[in-house]
Amino acid sequence: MNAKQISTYVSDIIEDIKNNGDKAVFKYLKKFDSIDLSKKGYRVSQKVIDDAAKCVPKQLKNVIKSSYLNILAYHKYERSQIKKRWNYVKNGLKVGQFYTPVESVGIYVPGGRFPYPSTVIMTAVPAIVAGVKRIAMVTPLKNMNNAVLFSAKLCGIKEIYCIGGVMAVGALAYGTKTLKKVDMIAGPGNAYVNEAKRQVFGYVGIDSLAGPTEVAIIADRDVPADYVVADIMAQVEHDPLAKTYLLCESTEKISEIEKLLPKEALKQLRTELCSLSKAVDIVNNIAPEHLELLVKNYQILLKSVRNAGAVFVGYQTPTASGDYWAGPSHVLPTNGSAKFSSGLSVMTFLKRSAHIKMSKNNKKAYKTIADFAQSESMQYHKKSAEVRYLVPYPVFLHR
Ligand code: HSO
Ligand code: ZN
Repeated sequence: MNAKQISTYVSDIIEDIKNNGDKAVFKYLKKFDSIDLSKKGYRVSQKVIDDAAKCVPKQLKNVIKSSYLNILAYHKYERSQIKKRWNYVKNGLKVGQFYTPVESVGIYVPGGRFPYPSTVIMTAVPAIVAGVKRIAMVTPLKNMNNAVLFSAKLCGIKEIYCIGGVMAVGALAYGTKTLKKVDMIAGPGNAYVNEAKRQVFGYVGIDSLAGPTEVAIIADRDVPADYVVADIMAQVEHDPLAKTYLLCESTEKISEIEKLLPKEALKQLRTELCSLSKAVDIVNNIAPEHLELLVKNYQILLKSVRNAGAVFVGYQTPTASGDYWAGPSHVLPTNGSAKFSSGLSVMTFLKRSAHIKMSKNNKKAYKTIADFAQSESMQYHKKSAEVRYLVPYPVFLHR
């Protein structure tokens, strides 16, 4: 399907969900997942969640918990760095800002080629730490494995629905009898999910439109070729559409790396022979989701990075460290959108309000407001300022 066909296809499904609610959801579950859930419903019961969690082997539970704790600690630290409220007072005027969390968030956990329990944590934790009260998780039925459900339980998610794709976005945005509408939808998805998020944006909030994963690797002449090869392959294994870039200062190193890569992977790699500082310029233009600085002297390069979702610094830091364990969310801007947006974080789920307080002695300000309103011929704007400072108090005719 081309972009236009995808757009029509998506809007038809969303319209159907909007008009017919659960009836449409059941229809699409039958059509896409060959399952009739019209009797049982598509909300996953607490018993199913608990039983699934019990089935996860202890060793895997410990792995997931260790990552969860790092990710939680990172976001709690981020939260502590955000100034919740500030204001200043000048000539009787008090102005400032305060942050409040989005109240309800739908978390989209994609099916894709592999089920990713890590994505559950990477999407839910920033929202939880931000103070989001209600989290509704949706994921395609075929993705509902024990580790995914265990990760959701670990995060304290109780509302889980086994629906995915466009119908899930439609149900989260417009609500059905089973699934109450949310204020915002977050999490990565395929081209259809992204188009659905784009179409519901404005009615609900969205995080970003994440496309296939990417990595740009800046490598110096001394980096072990094996590291670069493994990190390129780690992106390629996600998706045949994943993009990788290698920017290296040495011809010998490039050919050593290319010899080690399978032919198929080379199709997803763009290589550039250039100085390390030129490499940063190129990267700033690409604005990759992941940037690896596989160089000895990374300090100077790091200072020049302007556009990247996350930067992995030094020989010892693979992108996988951020995918699973280090702390920042692995839901990051792709397809050049790191030029104007950021990965998921506590900030994603906070909104900023401004506050203003005037007092009677703001006469000069009231006069300015009234004059500005007059220039726009807005009579009641003008009066709303004048009524507060004109003495004697005038009686306005509101007719
Ligand atoms: N690299 C992906 C995240 C992921 N990797 C999940 C493995 N599992 C997008 O940043
Ligand atoms: Zn990955």
